[in-house]
Amino acid sequence: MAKTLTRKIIDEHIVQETPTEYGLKIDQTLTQDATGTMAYLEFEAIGLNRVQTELSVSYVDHNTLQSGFENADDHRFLQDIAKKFGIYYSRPGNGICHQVHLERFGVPGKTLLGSDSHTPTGGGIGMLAIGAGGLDVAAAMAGMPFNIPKPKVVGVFLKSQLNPWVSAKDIILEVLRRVTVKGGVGRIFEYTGDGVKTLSVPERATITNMGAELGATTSIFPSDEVTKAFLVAQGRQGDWKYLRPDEGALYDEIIEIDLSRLDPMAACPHSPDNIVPIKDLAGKSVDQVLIGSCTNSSLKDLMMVASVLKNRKVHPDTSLGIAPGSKQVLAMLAENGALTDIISSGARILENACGPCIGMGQSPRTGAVSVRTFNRNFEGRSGTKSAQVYLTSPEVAVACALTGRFIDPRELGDYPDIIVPDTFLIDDSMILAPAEEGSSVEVMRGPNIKPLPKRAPMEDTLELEVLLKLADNITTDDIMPAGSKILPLRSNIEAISEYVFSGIDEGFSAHAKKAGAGCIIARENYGQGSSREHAALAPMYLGIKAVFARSFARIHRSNLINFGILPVVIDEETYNTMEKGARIGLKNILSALSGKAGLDAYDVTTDKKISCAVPLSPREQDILKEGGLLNFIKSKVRG
Ligand code: MIC
Ligand code: SF4
Repeated sequence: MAKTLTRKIIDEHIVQETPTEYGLKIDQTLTQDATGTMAYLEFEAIGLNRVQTELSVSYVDHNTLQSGFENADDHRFLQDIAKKFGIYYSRPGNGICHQVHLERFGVPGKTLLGSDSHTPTGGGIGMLAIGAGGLDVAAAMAGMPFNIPKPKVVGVFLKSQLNPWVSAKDIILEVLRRVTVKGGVGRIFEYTGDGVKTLSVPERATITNMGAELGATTSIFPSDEVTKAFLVAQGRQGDWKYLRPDEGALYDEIIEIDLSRLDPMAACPHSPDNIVPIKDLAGKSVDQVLIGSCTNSSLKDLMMVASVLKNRKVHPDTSLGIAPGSKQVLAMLAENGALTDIISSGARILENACGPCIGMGQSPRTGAVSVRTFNRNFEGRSGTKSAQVYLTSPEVAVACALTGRFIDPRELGDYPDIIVPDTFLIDDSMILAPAEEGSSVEVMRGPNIKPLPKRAPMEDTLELEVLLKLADNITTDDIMPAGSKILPLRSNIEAISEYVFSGIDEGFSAHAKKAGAGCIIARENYGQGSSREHAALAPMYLGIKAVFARSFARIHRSNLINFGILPVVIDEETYNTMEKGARIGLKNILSALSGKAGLDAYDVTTDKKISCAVPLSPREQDILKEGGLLNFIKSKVRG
């Protein structure tokens, strides 16, 4: 039978199969510092002395603002751990994990599991690249398969080619417009059609990167002559392999996009699927423009920006910040003179790191309009709750920076001629190789690196206070905010747990601790966004035992299960009857987790039955019975 590319890679990596899930062999892993410290504490707890993958890389790119000792201590810990356990270490300043991984390590046809939701960036080079919580990545580093629900494969047929000033970002914004932030759940988006060959690898990576915002398992492009040219430019032609779907492969769903009919677009506050054409915003003044992030900071993106800025000045009422994606990009911009054009325009050059994308600096002023080439515009993520963040292509962003207002970039005249070189500057000196034999490597642990909190096996009965009732699309930024104040606490669950839901209910943490055992009520797509397991681990620490929601985002649902929190599914009627402050009783939980009975839930005050279910695979049931994945892995090791 003719196969999709997704099917081919899955078939080559299946090690287990149940009626609902595939267990896949993971070839490569990546971590970043904000999720990495926990992932490596978890790997240590598993007890192996070497990673079992073909390649594992630890990047430092999120917490690079060192306003106290915490982040620097984390960096040292990560460096030592990497050396000890056989992991490559990409030093702070080398760039954003996804950009660097694409440039230096990604291999078509391989599987990649990363403790960051934008790991699907690797799909731009033909990898099956999936984001997950740190504990899942730790398990993969220990050689265990990674389980995904059997996905639907969506064929995205790209036709024709983009017009000047319209870019890859507009393609993914168009997909988001059609599919929405919850439309990708349980799906893999496979890009195909004659339009594919018109897109470079970094452009493809912009699309697969932001496929995370669809809630998709991942997104993938074929590996073709364009991929080969990219790998040749990176001095890695040996890693290239031709990969494409078979002629006539059948997709579960189909999306068709005529590239020549797309216009420049923006995602309006506060959701990546709130899409309008730029012409609808024209004239609106813009206070801040930020160009960078793992979505749009490739050499081509920044050379285009530099060409547009050349001999022009940033508008006096607008601040422009530019963060190149990697040291390679920055060094090449410096070498070819484009950096001079950027500096002369009045742009502020930021570190090659995530920076403002995760609220690490550059928070805009009160009520500001901020135009960003990033992938997320959730309320408050910029560090300024009242800010209005719009997501656009670099083309739109640079046009806004010059004019101080929203403007269709096509009004700037001819699109600049950008020649991306055939060979890139290769200097891997900021990637440190691990020790051949790590047993004697000492790991330095700063005082903020605290041991992992533990959870006992699942209780058979529970009485839970409803601590919060929430609406649709609650993000992990809502549950466990980031930003320069909170991110340094990622290695200290007790300290970071003080901030759980702090943007929604300041007293949440104290209230949860007082309640002893609690639960959350939410609607659709609970936990969308980041892979941060802190959004499950910190609530677990505060005594949250269950989340009742209409539906869950994939990575967060797994994180809840991994930390022993029940993901309970409710219908609209039940949602409407459950209120904050109510007490919910759960009985016979263990038989529900053995699949022998349904979950027995009732309102403690009225004794009325609550209609709900916990749909789980047998593996997930076993993990929850043990009180989480770490306990489950240890029980397997014990036999
Ligand atoms: C994000 O973009 O939200 C992050 C920060 O990269 C997260 C990871 C984290 O919270 O550390 C992600 O996307 O998974
Ligand atoms: Fe970093 Fe932003 Fe990309 Fe997350 S989305 S990895 S914070 S650049």
